[in-house]
This record gives sequence, structure tokens and C-alpha cells, in this order.
Amino acid sequence: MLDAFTKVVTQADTRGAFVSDSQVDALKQLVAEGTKRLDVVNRITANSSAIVTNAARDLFEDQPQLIAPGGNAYTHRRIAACMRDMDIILRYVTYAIYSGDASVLEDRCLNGLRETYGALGVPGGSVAVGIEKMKAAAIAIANDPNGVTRGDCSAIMSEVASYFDKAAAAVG
Ligand code: PEB
Repeated sequence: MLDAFTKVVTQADTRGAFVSDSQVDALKQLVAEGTKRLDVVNRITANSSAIVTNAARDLFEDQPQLIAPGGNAYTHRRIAACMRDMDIILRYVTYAIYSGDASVLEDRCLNGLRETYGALGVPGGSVAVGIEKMKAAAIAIANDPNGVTRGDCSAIMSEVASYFDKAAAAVG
């Protein structure tokens, strides 16, 4: 598992080089903007149950076949497993945002997930739709200008979006 700092160090070490000026500048920027990152993580974390539940409710409304007899989320046991999966994915997305690097999400959550879903008969495309719904809700919550110092959050928001997109692409 890497973070934005260890990634730069690992890459430099592979080349046997010092960390470059442009890499130092990028890390300086990351530190300078660090409060935005932590605010985003805090907001998503504090609202995680609502984000998961609303996304699942929306998904089942759009794709009612999932919860109909024969659907992969039919019976409460499977609905619970489905919501737990969405919660796990959201949790790993928050770890990626926190560390400024996708490797924790990739290595510990997404690696092999497509194959797992294939073996279980879980429709990956539907999971991807659920993830995109969580993305929309998470960004709406994280990007709310009320209650925080206002500033330009476009860079952190596109970074956040990229982690959700990565998760959706890994299973969809
Ligand atoms: C991944 N999901 C399921 C299982 C595993 C995962 C390993 C099998 C074991 C179990 O049931 O607990 N576990 C999960 C994950 C990590 C992990 C992400 C990452 C670290 O360790 N079914 C649907 C929806 C979708 C869904 C589209 C959006 O119709 C999910 C939710 N996952 C789903 C369901 C099951 C499951 C298991 C319903 C249960 C399947 C079954 O038992 O038949």
C-alpha cells in the first residue's frame, strides 16, 4: 500500500534518482491543500450509511429484477451482502482519498473482485451502477460549500471521482 509520498519515493528509488523538483512541488501542493482532503474524508465517512443505503435503494428501484425471485440480491441475506459490499467499497475509496493514492483500493479491495463476482453470479455491471450512485452522493456531500471555508475544490473532487470510477471500472 502506497500513499502520495511513498509512491514518489518508490518511483525515484526504482530509477536510482533523487525526488525531482516537480515531484516535490506536487507534494507541497498536496500538503497545502491537505485540509480539503481531510474535510472530504470526514464528510463522506460521517454520511457513509446514508450514501450506501440511498445508493442501494436507488439501484433496486432502477433494477427491480435484482431483488425479485432469482435475482442476485433476492432475500434479505443477499441484500445485506450487497449493502455490505457497497459499504466496503466506499470505505476503501475513503482510504484512497485519505492517502492520495489508489493502491490501497486496488490491492485490498478491487484485486480479484471481478472474478469473485463472476464466481458468485453477482452482476458486476449492477455493482458498477451502485458505485456511480455512491459517487454522485459522496461528491454532492463533499462539495457542499456550506459549513467549510470556501475555496476551489475542483482538483480534489475530480480525484475523488477517479477513485469511484476506478472501482466501477474494475467490476463493470
Ligand atoms: C466481495 N461479495 C460477496 C462475497 C464476497 C464479496 C467475497 C462472498 C462471500 C459473502 O457472501 O460474504 N468481500 C466483498 C468485497 C470485499 C470482500 C467487496 C473487499 C475487500 O472481502 N448483489 C447484487 C447487487 C450487488 C450484490 C448488484 C451492489 O445483486 C452483491 C450489490 N455480494 C453481493 C451479494 C452477495 C455478495 C457476496 C448479493 C451474496 C451472493 C450469494 O451468497 O449468493
